[in-house]
Amino acid sequence: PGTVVIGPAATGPAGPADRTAWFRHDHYGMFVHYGSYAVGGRQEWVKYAERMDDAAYRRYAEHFDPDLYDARAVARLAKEAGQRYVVLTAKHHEGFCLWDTATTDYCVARTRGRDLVREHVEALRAQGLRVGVYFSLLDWSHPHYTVDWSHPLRDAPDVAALNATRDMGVFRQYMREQLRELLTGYGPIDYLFVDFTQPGVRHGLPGKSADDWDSPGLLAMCRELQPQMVVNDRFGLPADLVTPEQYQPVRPIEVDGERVLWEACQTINGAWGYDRDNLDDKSPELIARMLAETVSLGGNLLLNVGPTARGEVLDRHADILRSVGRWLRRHGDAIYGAGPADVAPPSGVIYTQRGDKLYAHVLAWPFKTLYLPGLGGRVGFARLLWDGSQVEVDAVPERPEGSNLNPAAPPPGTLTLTLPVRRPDELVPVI
Ligand code: H79
Repeated sequence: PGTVVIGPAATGPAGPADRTAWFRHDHYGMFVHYGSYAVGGRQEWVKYAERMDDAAYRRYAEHFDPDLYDARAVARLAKEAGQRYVVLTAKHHEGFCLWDTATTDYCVARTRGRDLVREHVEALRAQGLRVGVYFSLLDWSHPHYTVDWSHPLRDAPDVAALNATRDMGVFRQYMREQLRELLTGYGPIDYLFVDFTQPGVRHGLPGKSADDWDSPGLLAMCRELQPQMVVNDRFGLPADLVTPEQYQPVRPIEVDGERVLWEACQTINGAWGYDRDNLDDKSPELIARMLAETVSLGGNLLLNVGPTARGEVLDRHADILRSVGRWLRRHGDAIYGAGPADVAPPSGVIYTQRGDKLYAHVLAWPFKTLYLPGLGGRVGFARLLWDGSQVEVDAVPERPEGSNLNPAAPPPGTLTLTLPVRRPDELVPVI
């Protein structure tokens, strides 16, 4: 591969071959937010945002028909996009279940005779992709789920009276059984994304804590039923990784001084669930850059698409994903299995490292020369990754005594790469 060869390997987040090994290696996944909210076409928080009651909101489930949801097409798209795992919302905050559950009739198995989780799992396995399931801890459909600050009924006239009729113990049983179904009915699940725990009072109402869910009990059940499964931290307990949301970290994430595994969940267009009138798509270039930045900081990127009410990923979004996938086919060596480098890049450059190879992602193509501080003498050979062709490397030449031809030359120890004038026609050129 086209690389700079440097000294001993820097490691990414260190760790034994554990349940997260594949996750640390793969770095890039697809998030799919699909549920009855797609019928609204105004994102997945619409019930809350518009303070809809159950009667109004149930129309979405009644009219939810995933006739164009083709899990195999989604899996193929993810594969073409270079994404190595796909996480489907089995249940979002609305409470509508995409699998065949015995716990409620509020599920697509009852309304349409489909089990979208089974379709998802089987399609991913057939493509050799990792299987992810998203499960919301919040559930606005359950009569015993207490009204808190993020509930559609939070502005109801007497929330205290409402809550007096609600018993979270009943709800805890319900969610535990749902999770048990998901973890026992579909074979091995590689990744569980639970969402979310936020204690503390807002708008005069409490949030929910790990105790409200019995998170210790749920996490223990996860470990017992699926010991190999990667679990995120949103039970409100430390688990396998942390999950910044629509936020790109600017340095490796540390907890108690130790680097931890993380995954940035991001969206193509700023929305999770289908948002019909939203045209705020990220460009393929931006996504490639976000992915490179993510890997350079030891994280993963989980990029969301929100299928239409009928279940299709928009052509527009599929095209963006495939464009990044084409880039990854040529630049995957700089992403998969790569991690943070042990040297700091100059501005406008992102480094990733894999073994003894350093990859320089060049965000702004300079004229003729790229100076890489600290790499003088450490690089044996360099090339453009996209075509494998050589890039001349040199230490910065000593400035002859009295010369004024290059008065502001970079400091000693700087490596000079001599670049072609023509920038490679790639989303992010890598050397
Ligand atoms: O599933 C996706 C989101 O629906 C869910 N997590 C991702 C993966 C999520 N979104 N926001 N949150 C979790 C945190 C809650 C934010 C809130 Fe709000 C601020 C709730 C109420 C105020 C955002 C703004 C949602 C409604 C208004």
